[in-house]
Amino acid sequence: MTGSWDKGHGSAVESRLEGLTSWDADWSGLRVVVTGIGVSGFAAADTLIELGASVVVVDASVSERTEAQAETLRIVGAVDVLLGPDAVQSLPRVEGALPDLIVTSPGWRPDQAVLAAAARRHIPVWGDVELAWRVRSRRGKKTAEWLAVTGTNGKTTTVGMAESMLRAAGVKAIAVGNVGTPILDAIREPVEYDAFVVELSSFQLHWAESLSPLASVVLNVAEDHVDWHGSYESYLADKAKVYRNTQKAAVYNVEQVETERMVEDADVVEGCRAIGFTTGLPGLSMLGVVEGLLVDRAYIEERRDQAAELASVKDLGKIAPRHTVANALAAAALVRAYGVEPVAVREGLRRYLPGDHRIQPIASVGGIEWVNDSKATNPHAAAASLAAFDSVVWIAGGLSKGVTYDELVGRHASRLKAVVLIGVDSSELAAALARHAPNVPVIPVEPGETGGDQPEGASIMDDAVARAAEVAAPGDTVLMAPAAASMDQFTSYAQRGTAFIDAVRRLVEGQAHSKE
Ligand code: UMA
Repeated sequence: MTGSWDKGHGSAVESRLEGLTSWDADWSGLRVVVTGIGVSGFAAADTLIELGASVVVVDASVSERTEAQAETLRIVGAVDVLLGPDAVQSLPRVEGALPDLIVTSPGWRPDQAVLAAAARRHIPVWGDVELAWRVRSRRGKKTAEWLAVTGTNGKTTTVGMAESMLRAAGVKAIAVGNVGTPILDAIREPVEYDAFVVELSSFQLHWAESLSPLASVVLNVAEDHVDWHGSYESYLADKAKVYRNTQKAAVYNVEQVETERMVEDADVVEGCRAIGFTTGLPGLSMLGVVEGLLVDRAYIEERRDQAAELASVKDLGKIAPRHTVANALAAAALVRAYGVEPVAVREGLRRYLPGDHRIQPIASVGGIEWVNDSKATNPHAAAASLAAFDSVVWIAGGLSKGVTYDELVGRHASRLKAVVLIGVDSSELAAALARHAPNVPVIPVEPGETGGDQPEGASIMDDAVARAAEVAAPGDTVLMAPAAASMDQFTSYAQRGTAFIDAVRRLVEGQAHSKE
């Protein structure tokens, strides 16, 4: 089958796509297939329709949500919206011809049928972030600078801190991207932003080619999303793309040599500097910690023999674990590249409120602490929260994403009093526990039915919390830090965290009633 994608047409489209680098370029009639009608797919389709492209959207799911999104897109002018498993088996036609371009949602794996078919026919695939980069400039409107953040853990905290620092300096800034607000939505707002602090997942970076951020950082790397990327090496390669074409500061983690290597290997803009951050003493061109103070030896003239005070570790709140200090330094390194003064770094950190579901204390009853860290969706994140407590009843398990648990369990076995296993298939974690913590009791929670009028996942969490309460004693912490994604039993990590909080509250209320 040739469709209309013959060689001549292919190169004509290629040069047309090359020229599509601003909102005001000629997007009209460009035939685009958007894969996915979730948060980012909807924003991409809506944008492309506004630009005058001919858009077909496909999504495997038929639900109230996707039907409603589809209806909206049809009303605003989508050529077609195809829902259901059959819609994502092959490359759809757009107005009778093969598409010129695919714009994909980040969750779609490269080997998915539509994307694989596009690759076979050499049809370019962009992510929503690539599209956002290309339409970021618009006649008569200010173009916002991009500060790009990736890493296995700490991304959301870091973008939040950087946003807060910029705002404290009077800069009109917003945190966007993987954090939840599609960049395309921020670009299309009537607000004139000075800066976007962009959280980028490895999926989004995989489909992004031409970004050129003012400053960028890989916070840390550890095994995650191996199933999506095919291997840990491919995951790292996609993360490293954040540094490509960086203009002013490529920020790396001094304590993780992999990130420094990525900067060394990156093709950056001439004059771009490598800036390190460390929770230890900073060397030249680094931010670090000296006697409880966060300091800058990178952006000041006298950096050879002096350091500028940015803030105190105390500005980060009552509990400031090492990874929080690291995130604050990374955020400071990004905003200092933008020109933010030290006083606004401190003020931004003081004003910053951490989000829910991150080592979040829920209740303290009868000497037992209940802590929600649903955001710990991989072993690296779970390790950070396990390290904060001495005697833990650990609620863990879920969708493992192809990672291994041996190191995590091996390192923290001595803290574990018992493990309550959730998840449809947590056999990998169970096997690691059997190998490295054979004396720790493991209590499985049957997946069971979650239907009825209960919210999704609620009965699983009620069971998990009840099992944990049976084994916890005064002095213990019951920590829900699953080291796995949530989607096998919950709709998101946030919903899993909320289910845990609700279950703990029900338990506490039940205990109070039984005492009356
Ligand atoms: N779908 C298919 N076929 C597939 C995969 C998905 O049809 O093979 C459909 C689903 O039915 C759904 C849509 O595609 O309707 C979902 O697309 P998506 O999974 O890309 O999710 P979005 O709703 O577009 O949200 C995405 C990010 N999700 C993922 O990367 C999985 C959100 O990050 C992000 O906030 C949002 O874009 C805005 O940028 C979430 C996430 O879990 C929080 N990210 C991962 C992480 O942080 O670890 C990477």
